This record gives sequence, structure tokens and C-alpha cells, in this order.
Amino acid sequence: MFSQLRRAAVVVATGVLLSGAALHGGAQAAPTTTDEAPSAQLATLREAASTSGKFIGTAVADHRLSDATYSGIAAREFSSVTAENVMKWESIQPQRGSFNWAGPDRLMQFAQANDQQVYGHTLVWHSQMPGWLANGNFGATEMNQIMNTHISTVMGRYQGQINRWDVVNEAFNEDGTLRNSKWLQVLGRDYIANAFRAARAADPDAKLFINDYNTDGINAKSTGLYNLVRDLRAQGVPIDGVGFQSHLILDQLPSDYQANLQRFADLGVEVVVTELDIRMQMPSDAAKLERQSQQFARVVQACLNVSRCSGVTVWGFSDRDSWVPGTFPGEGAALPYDDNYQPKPAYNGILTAFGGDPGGGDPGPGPGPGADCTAAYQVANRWNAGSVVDVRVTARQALNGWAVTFTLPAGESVTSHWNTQLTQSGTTVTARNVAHNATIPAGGTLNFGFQTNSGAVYSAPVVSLNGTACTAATG
Ligand code: 9MR
Repeated sequence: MFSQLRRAAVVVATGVLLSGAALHGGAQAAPTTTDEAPSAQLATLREAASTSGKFIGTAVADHRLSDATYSGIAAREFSSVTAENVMKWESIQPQRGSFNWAGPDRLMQFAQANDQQVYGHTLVWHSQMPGWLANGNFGATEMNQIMNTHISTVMGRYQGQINRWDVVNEAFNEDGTLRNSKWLQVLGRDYIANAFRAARAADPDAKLFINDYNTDGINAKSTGLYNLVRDLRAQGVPIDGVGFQSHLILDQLPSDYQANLQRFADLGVEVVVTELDIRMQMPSDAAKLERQSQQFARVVQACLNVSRCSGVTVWGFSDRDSWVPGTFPGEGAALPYDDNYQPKPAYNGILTAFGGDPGGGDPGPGPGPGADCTAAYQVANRWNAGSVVDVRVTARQALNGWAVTFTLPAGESVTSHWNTQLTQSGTTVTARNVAHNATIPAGGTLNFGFQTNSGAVYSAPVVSLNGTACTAATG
């Protein structure tokens, strides 16, 4: 999976086995299950989201990337990026057989430089088709070929580097029937299954999504989508996830938003909030912005509450760049930053919902939140039904509160822990400071330990401090 690091190369070291006595007794002498309040300074959206193992993404407008303020925020605050336009068919294959990679390559490089996931958008869609495709008079065989070639060429170029792809976009009418797109007209409803099969063949590592709007609550359209996903899964069609665009209107967030995500998750698919914005009648005022903040927070909370929800992407981050005013005259202010790239209440709503700290300090311009760090993850003792692990993280910067995250192999659970307040969600472990080790001087080392229910042999995972991956140390 695509995951390059923003600052330091990660070295995944094999866990060092010390002799049983080395740390087992001593380190366990002071186990604690204290539930003192965490005081980690999770000052950016991506740091805060990472403590729950979720991503926070943004759509990126290619023409804005050269602006330092814009790209600085995109890098600092977000752990996933989606091309707002440059991976759409019209842009990427404007003439038949002629591909335009400049914009997509730029986004891939940006993501790589900033340790971000990439959400691919979008392959098969009725909208933003180039003229040659929209107006061409193709029979089914040729149309199918055109679709397969586009999928294999675009996905193939970025194979292994794009985490998720919107394979099919906006396939439904509001009443839950399939949209009468050119794809449906020429290929029949099998175009959907065939697109997913072609996509799996083109990049077996990418998770394959179907994405739509007005499917955010339980309604006729989302039920049509639900039935399709259920049937495709039953037929063995390779579909991994459902995207909920969530272009919402202030005060109209569906009350069954979370329940809707959950019913799809219960089909066994991943769910993602893919294009979130919450628009309002202009002018905005303090009361509207406050309600908007609460509604952004409710969407984030819904994703946190649904374990198969892997992240939330906002459709741009600044009102200056939003698609909304151009499409809905009189409406706007739909995003977490204002026209001047200043955070709005909605920013704090998202941050706080992810467990972040709005007062956590000014992260300053440019990429790279958090502290540079090295992590020693040592399996101090191991027997047939348990392991004791000692974790030491040395931070370059002083810390006032910390959160350390890593994953355990599936099925392995923490049974006790010491010198930390620790939670586990699936395979993701979040270890926070307790009162006595919250403050670590620059260059100092934090230390905690835990015991698990398994003696499985495994390599040390990547350890992150406040959302930034640490370099592995073996000492
Ligand atoms: O934000 C996009 C805007 O810049 C484009 O002009 C528009 C063209 O259709 O697409 C917008 O993004 C859409 C996304 O690709 C699919 N879901 C709806 C989004 C808002 O229209």
C-alpha cells in the first residue's frame, strides 16, 4: 500500500527478544490501569484522526497547489488527498488513446512528499466525459473495450500507490433505479460488475468503491445502492467499499446518517465519507457557523462509531475554492476554512470530534506536524500465550502530552499495560501518557509497556508519535 514518509524513512525492525527476566518482572512492577485524562497535544486534523486509525482527507484543486498557503494546509492537516478534477475521464483521456498525466502525477508526488494516502476519483461516470466518448456512436463490444482500456491504463499507471478508487460514480437516480447513463444504455447493468472486475485486475491492491450523493441517509436512492452492493457481493464481484459523498445542507444532516453507514458496513464493505461539505444560505453568521461545526462533528463521530468507516474527506478545505457558490447561487461557506484560509468553527468541530486539542498550539506553516522521533519496540518476553512489550520513543521536540500509535497482528489483544493509558480498536493501539510522564524534554525518552494474549512471532510495527511515524531503533 502507498505510504511514504513525510520526514524520515521508516525502518521496520524485528522485535528484539531479551531474556525473560530482563524486563518482565521489573517493568510489570508498576502496572496501572489509571484513567487519568489524556493531555496529548493533537493539534492538527491528521494527528487527531490517526489516533483512531482513521484518515482525514481533502479534495485537492490542481491549480491551487502552487500556492504555499494552500499546499501548506493541505500537507499539514490532511492524511489523504483526492483529485478534485484531474483524474476524471475528461481530464485524463481527453482524446481517445491520449492520456494526460501531468495533474495526476503532481498529486501523487505531493502525497508521497507528505506521507498521504490517495483516494482515486473517478473511473466510470456519466459526467465529465470527453466529447469523443460522450458523442461517439459505439456498440457494446467497443464501449466495453474503451471502459476496460481506460481502467487498466489509469489504474495500471499508479498500481500499488492509490489506496482506494471510485470505480463507479453516481450510478443511481433519486428513486433508487439505475441512472440512464451512456454506460447503462450501451452496456446494460452489467457495466458495473464488469468495471469492478477490470479494476481488480488492473490493481489488486486498491480497494474498489462505488460512490454517490444523496445516499447519506436511509432513503430510496441509498436503498437502491444498498441492494446493488449486496447483490454484487453475493455474486462475488470484487467491490470493497461504498463512498458517501455527503454534500450536505446546514440543518439537514439526516438523523439516520450513522445508521445508514452501519447498514452498509454490515454487508462487509468499508465505508468512507468521500466529499463532505455543509453549505448554507449566505451570508453566514456566528450561529450558523456554530451549528455547522456541530454537524461536521456529528459526521466525524458517525465515522468513529462505525468500525468499518476508514475516513472522512472534505471536498476542498477553504470556502475560497469550493464548488458550492458556482453551483448553488446564494449558498456557500461550506468548508472548515474561510476565504482567507483561516480555520472556522467547523475546523475545531472536526478536530475535537477526532479527540484533538483546539488549543494545542499553532502548528505553523508548511508540512510536518508532530515531533521527529525514534521508537524502540521490544518484545521483552514471550511464551505460548502471551508477550510483554516495552516501548521507548525518543522525541526530538519537547512533549507536553503524547499519543503513540501502532498496530498489533489481528487477534492479538492487550491484556494489561503500565505507565500509559491505552486503548485498542481492532488492530490499532493508542497509548497516551499518564500524569507522571506527560512532559518529556526535547531529546528525552518516553517509556511504557503492555502485555498481550498471544505469543505470536511478529516484527515490530511502525510506531507513530502524535501522528508522525518514527524511525525504528533497536536499542
Ligand atoms: O468540485 C468539482 C468541480 O470543480 C467540477 O467542476 C465538478 C464537475 O462535475 O465536479 C465537482 O466535483 C464533483 C465530484 O467529482 C463528484 N461528486 C459531486 C462533486 C461536486 O459537484
